[in-house]
Amino acid sequence: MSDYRTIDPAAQEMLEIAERFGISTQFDRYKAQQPQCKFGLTGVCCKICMQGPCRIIPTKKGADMGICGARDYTIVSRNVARSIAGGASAHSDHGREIAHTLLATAEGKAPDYRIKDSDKLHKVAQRVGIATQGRKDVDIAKDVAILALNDYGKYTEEPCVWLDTNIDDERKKKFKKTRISPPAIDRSVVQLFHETHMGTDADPVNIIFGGLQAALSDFTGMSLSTDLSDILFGTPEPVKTSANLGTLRKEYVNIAIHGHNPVLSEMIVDVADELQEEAKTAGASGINLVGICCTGNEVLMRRGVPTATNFGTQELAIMTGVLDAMVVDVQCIAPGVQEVCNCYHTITISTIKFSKIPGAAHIEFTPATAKESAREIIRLAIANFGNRRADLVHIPNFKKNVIGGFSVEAMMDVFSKVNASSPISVLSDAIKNGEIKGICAFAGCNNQKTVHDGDIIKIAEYLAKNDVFLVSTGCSAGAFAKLGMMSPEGVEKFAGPGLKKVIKRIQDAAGIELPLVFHMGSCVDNSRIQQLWHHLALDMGVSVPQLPFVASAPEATSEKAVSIGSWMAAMGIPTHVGVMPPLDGSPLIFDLVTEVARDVFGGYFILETDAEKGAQKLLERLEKRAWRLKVHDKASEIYNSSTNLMTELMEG
Ligand code: BF8
Ligand code: SF4
Repeated sequence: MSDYRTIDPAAQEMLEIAERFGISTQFDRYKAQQPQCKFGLTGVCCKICMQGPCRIIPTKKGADMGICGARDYTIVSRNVARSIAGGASAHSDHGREIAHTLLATAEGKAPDYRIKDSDKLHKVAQRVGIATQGRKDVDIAKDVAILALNDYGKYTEEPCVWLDTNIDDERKKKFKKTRISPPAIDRSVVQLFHETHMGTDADPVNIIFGGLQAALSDFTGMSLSTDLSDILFGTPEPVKTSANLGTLRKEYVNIAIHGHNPVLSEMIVDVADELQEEAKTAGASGINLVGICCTGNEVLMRRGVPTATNFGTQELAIMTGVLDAMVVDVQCIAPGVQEVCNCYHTITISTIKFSKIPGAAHIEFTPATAKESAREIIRLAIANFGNRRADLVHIPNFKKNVIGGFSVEAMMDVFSKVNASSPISVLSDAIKNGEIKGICAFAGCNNQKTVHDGDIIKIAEYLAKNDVFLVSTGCSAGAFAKLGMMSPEGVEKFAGPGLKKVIKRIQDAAGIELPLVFHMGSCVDNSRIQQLWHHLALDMGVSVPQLPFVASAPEATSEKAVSIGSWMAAMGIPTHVGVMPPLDGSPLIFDLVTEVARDVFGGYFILETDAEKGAQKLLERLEKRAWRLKVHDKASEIYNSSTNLMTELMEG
């Protein structure tokens, strides 16, 4: 096959098998969908009322508006805003599940869970203003969980706690002034659906600001999700593991855990340990767990479970013929997995009441009966081991070493070996002395509109060579893990001289091997990336829009990616997206998110589908911000004035 649509060698091998057997994958279905509708692609199709769909044709008299009179900018902004609402719903509902589990744990109603990280519980409680002195962990945890749940539905107007306690004063003022601080998570999502209902808001700027309010809700839900997951399951620490399809093992019962919420996957990992003997009785050497998508990231970070693959290639894991079960919960599970299961012995097991796939087995999972359900799920996989067809077994001999587990706490712990009194200064000093040009966070998905994993790697290679410190989450992290960039070998191969010097310095002081790209977790853990820039900005005495910190989602796909990108921009981060979102049907909205946002928030979108140009633009932004910092530092030295004041008007 010459026209590979992935750069992952294991996936290339499996796609050849798919072609040979005539099995349909996302790669084939993308082709079958061509040409995609231009109205949809550019965002000018409206079907929010039953008079529609209305499509804007600027050159056709009368068709330059929808039937109700909505213009391109109203339709495009409404569609984008509704995507943000979708993303915020998914992330925040995931967070709500964790908060309920923490509450149930504290109340003794979820006996299979416990508070694993008391230290984090105390730190979070102190940050959000809950008393800890002389109190039992369960009592503190109960208050923390209730306060978190309060952020979803409080009826007062003060800012959400998980937003307000994570941002600096400058951003608080900015969000207040622009009126995008969400009153409550659920309310801002509901309000946005109201705002974008037929015949409500027609003002595109107003709609985009409503979208940003929901995007900040998205952040709020993600941030509390990360905090509460760490309390329940432990804050990640550096861990060695491996990634790619070569992590599947022929003699073992292979179970892929796929989806997002660690409330399920943590229990599967616990129970798999318990049931190793049962697997042996069934003729296997034991149980081998692997992760896919963000569940993969969660269990990699906390438990060192290998990652099999990411979003774009999830179906290919089944085609190895050795996957005995694919256990899924919520989000980013391609229904197409069941089509592939129909050709193999693999059982897909859905677990959540509102997330089922026709044809898949369903074993309901609830925190109250967690281990019981986890046992039932794993036993189904063990029972399926004997149903394999030897003639269909093909495991690509490809896997890479991974060092992951870099929560901000873990990073600071490692950095503290270089600078005990101020670990974060390891990064700020390296920026100030020019060893690194800044930091780029890679987030987001795979998208069939690009070569799978291709642009993620291409942009990272360019930035690493140019001495940019790299961190990552989500399916981008999956790409780096699978292709060897989350390993010490990655540092040797790709880091520029300055970046290599910094990583080696930390490595030598800490006495542990470090990767080129630091794995910071799943998509909800973009909140960890926010924490990193927040601490860095405080340490450098500047506000976020002055910080040499950029983000890139080369293969953004989901609604969650839209909401993450939107809050990142609102927080002051130039955010590159490598796939054109459906908004260029309105020049006004395009300018709003790429240009006007810079003046208002300091952060904005860089919409660039050419990876090389995208990489150059990201580097330019970093260099510009780093240069400005130096100029201001010099000036503030001469005139003895504050850097922050001097840079107030010089954002972006
Ligand atoms: O939340 S990166 S494809 S798996 S949306 Fe989904 Fe995108 Fe992957 Fe995780 Ni995030
Ligand atoms: Fe058409 Fe207006 Fe209805 Fe949208 S809301 S489908 S533009 S009539």
